[in-house]
Formats: sequence, C-alpha cells, structure tokens
Amino acid sequence: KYSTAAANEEPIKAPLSVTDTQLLINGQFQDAVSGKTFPTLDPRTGDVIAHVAEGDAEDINRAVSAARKAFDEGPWPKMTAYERSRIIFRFADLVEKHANEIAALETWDSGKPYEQSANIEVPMFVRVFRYYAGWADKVHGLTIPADGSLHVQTLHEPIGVAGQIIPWNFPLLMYAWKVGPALACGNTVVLKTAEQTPLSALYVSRLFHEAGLPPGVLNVVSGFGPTAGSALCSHMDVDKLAFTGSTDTGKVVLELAARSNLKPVTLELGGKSPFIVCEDADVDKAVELAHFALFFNQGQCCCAGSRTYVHERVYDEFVEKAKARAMKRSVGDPFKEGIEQGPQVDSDQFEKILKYIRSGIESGATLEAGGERFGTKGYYIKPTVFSNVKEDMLIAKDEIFGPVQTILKFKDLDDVVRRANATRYGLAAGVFTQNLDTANTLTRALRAGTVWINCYDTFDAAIPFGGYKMSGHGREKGVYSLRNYLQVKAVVTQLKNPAW
Ligand code: TXE
Repeated sequence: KYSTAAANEEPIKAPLSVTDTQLLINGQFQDAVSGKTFPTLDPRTGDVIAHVAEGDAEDINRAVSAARKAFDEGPWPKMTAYERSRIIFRFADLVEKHANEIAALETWDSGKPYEQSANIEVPMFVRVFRYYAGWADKVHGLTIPADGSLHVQTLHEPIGVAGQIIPWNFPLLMYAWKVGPALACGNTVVLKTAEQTPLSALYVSRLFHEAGLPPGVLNVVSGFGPTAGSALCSHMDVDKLAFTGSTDTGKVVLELAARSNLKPVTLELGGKSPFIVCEDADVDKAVELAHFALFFNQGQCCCAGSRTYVHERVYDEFVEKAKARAMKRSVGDPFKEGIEQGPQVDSDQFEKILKYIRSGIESGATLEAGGERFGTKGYYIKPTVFSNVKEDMLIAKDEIFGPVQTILKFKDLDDVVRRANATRYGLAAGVFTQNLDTANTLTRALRAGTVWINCYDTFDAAIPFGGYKMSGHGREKGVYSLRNYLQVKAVVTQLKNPAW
C-alpha cells in the first residue's frame, strides 16, 4: 500500500533563499530589456519560488554581442590555455564550497530528491568541469605527412560564439556538459536555460565570475523557447548551437540554424530505450536495475530504460517483483531524507504522464501498480507499472518521461533485437545477462548511442553520450565533445627544398 501521508504534509522549507533572478549579460546581472519576469514554481506545491527576468530576442541580441566581443577581442580565446584551465578549476572549487546551497536550489526548482542533487548531480557537475579544465591545454592539431613538398599541419581553433539551450530535467548537468567543453576550447557562450528551472544556472554563473571568468564569456538568459530560444537559434552572429530537449523542438532548432547562417548543431533529443532482461538473469538484480533505469529522476531521463523487455522464461516472476519494487518506492517531499521520488517538474509534464497512463489502461495493458497521482497537491505521481504491453500501444512508442514502467515479453535474441530497434529513437539500451556471447551479440545489434551491460545510467565525464536516429546528432562528454567546439584549420606550406 502506498502511504499518501508524505505528500499531504506541509512541504519542508527550502533551506536557502533565492539570490540570483536576473539575466547575466557581459558579467552583469540585469533585468530584461522589456522589464518582464516570469514565475518559477515549486513542483511540490505549484507555489511561486521567485520571479525571474524573462529574456527575449532583445536580450539575446545583447548577450550575443557581449559574447561576440569577448570572442573577437579577447581575452578568453587569446589567453593561454593554462590560464583558462585554472579559472575553470577555481570555479569547480567554488561550486564544491557551495555544494549544499546549489543542491538545495536544484531540488527546490526541479523537484528531484535533495540526496540525488547533493550526492550525484553537484559532484558530477564539479567532475565534468574538472575534466574539461584538464583538457584546455591539451587541445591540439596534427602534423600530416602529405605528398611531395607540402608541409601540412592542422590547427584546432575555437569555433566562436556558442548558443546553448538546455532542458529542465538535469539543469546543472546539462549546463556542465555544454558550458564545460565550450569554454575549455576557448569559445564564448550564450546559454538559455529552461523556463521551468532557471535558478541553479544563475547561481553557479555568479561563482564562475568570482573565479575570474572575464565578462561576456558566459552569458545566461532565462526565458521561453519560442522567444529567447528561437532568437538564439536564428542569430547570425552565433557560430554553433547545442541543444538538449524534445525531438520536435530539435527539428525546429535545426531548421532555424539552416535558415539563418547554417551554424552547426548538436542535438541530444528524446528516447525510448530498451532494457533487455535475458533468460539467464538473476531476477532480483534485474528487477532492481530495470527499476532504477526507468524511475531514476522521476522517470524524467532522455535515456530512461522505458521499454523493459523480459525473456518469457522469467517474465512472470519479473513482473511480480517489479510491481513489488515499485510499490515500495518512497515518494514524497524531495527535501526529506530517504525519498527516492519527488514530484514531476510541472503541471504540463504531470498531465502528459497521466494521459499516457490512461492511454495504457485503455489500450489493454495490465496496470500492475500506481496509475494515478500521489497525494492531493503538487505534481507527484505513483510509481506505475504496466505488464502485457504490446509494441503498437502508445505507451510503448512515445517518450512518456515519467515514472511509468512498461514491461514486454520476448522469446529469443532475434525477436528482441528486431523489436528493440523498431523505434525512431536510438539513445541508449540496457542488457542484463551473465552470458558474454549474448552481451556482445546484443551490443553489436542494438542501434543506440550507449549500450549499458549489467549497469545503467553511468555518466562518467569521459564517456561519450548521444543518439542514433531521431535521438540526436553528435556526442557530448568525453573527448568527443571537444570536436563540437573546434574548427579545424589545415595549414599547407610549400617547401622550397623538399629534400628533407
Ligand atoms: O521540451 P522542449 P519540453 C522531452 C520529454 C518532455 C518533452 C516536452 O518527452 O515530456 O520533451 O518537454 C527550449 N526554439 N524532453 O516542452 O520544448 C525550451 O525553452 C528554441 C526530453 O520542456 O524541447 C527549453 O529550454 N528553443 C529532453 C528546451 O528547449 C526552444 C529533456 C527544452 O524544451 C524552442 C526535456 C524553440 N522554438 C524534454 N521551444 C531530453 N532529451 O532529455 C522550446 N525551446
């Protein structure tokens, strides 16, 4: 039985107050040109946390000019790479020093458990920045043995002003994955945060300036997609775009880039990733990992293992245990100790998920657990499990982006490979098996940017992440992300005396 007590209790007071609510342009916090603001809400209650400056095209213009000037005139791209690296390292130290406040802000604005913000997201944020700080002075080109009397080198140069648009499910981590490599390579940035979660980016960006970041190098504009976001995508002075969000908005971003100045775009979009439990699986362990793969972060992960394929031999046992695990999941105020699941980020997401749950019931899937809101206020949803799910049901095709596990039965590897790949997405896949041959066979056959074997959602800063098919273009993290932020210049010199 679920206990609804926690969600009905008075929310715990967030242990901080909000200090940064203005746009950050050219090193200065400032109001939007229009003077407009928008409320950012506490997903536990729907109450206003703070009013935040609402940037639109005018503010994007200002931010891009600041970034342009900081790129063209320096000092950032002209500094030694070692100096850039030291500023980024100092920033990471400052974030560590303020880790508790930052984690609390992230939880307050997004609804994710404080323990997750404090133990996973802030430490990973710091780690990603240290990783890229380390790269800053190791970015260099090649010397190429070309034919005849040509001496050939490549220079790896920063690409210029990077426009970056991030979503609300991991506000800090998406900031790190984008800002880290861009700044390490010597670019300048205009970052547009998600309208649901503008707060943590403003707070940490103030720390970045305390760490010595020159004005104009990193500009942060809070605001909405169709206004601030599209102005950034269309801007003629932006040299590169990086976007994380829905596949539909990704298409708009790509189109705006193409219609303006053909700036290159990296996209990290939606997913419907298979998690495959093979017949040799230890069912208890498989249930736990599949549960984590789907329910982590309230199910709001682009790479969520949202189609759980279970071999027919272990299917019934798996469903029983997956149901029991979901019923045990602790849901409630994300500031409370021991809470695994907080509220969804906002009422749009909450309603969208409930609609998919209704659609699952109507299409004939078996509702094993959950299926409705949790408590009476805020955007909490009971951990939900469907069995007997078929591929033609919407819940097996669309990205639900919520705590809804869909369990499908398969016969053999050919069957599961065909079905796992029959999706427009290709972000990630999970395989649970002890059999090396099965693991290797599935790894080759699955069309996904990440295959996790006997683990899931491991996000080391050095591991590349990105999608096949409509899950996106390009890779973030690791050495691969540096390529997104560099131009390659071939330098070809004719030698007078090619004897050497
Ligand atoms: O996404 P949007 P939404 C998926 C998930 C979710 C659905 C809708 O399924 O339920 O998308 O969420 C900015 N030009 N993901 O509506 O619209 C917007 O302001 C430029 C998966 O929040 O894609 C925000 O900053 N920018 C995903 C960002 O795009 C625009 C994470 C994401 O919003 C824009 C989030 C425009 N015209 C949602 N319109 C993942 N891959 O992890 C919006 N934006």
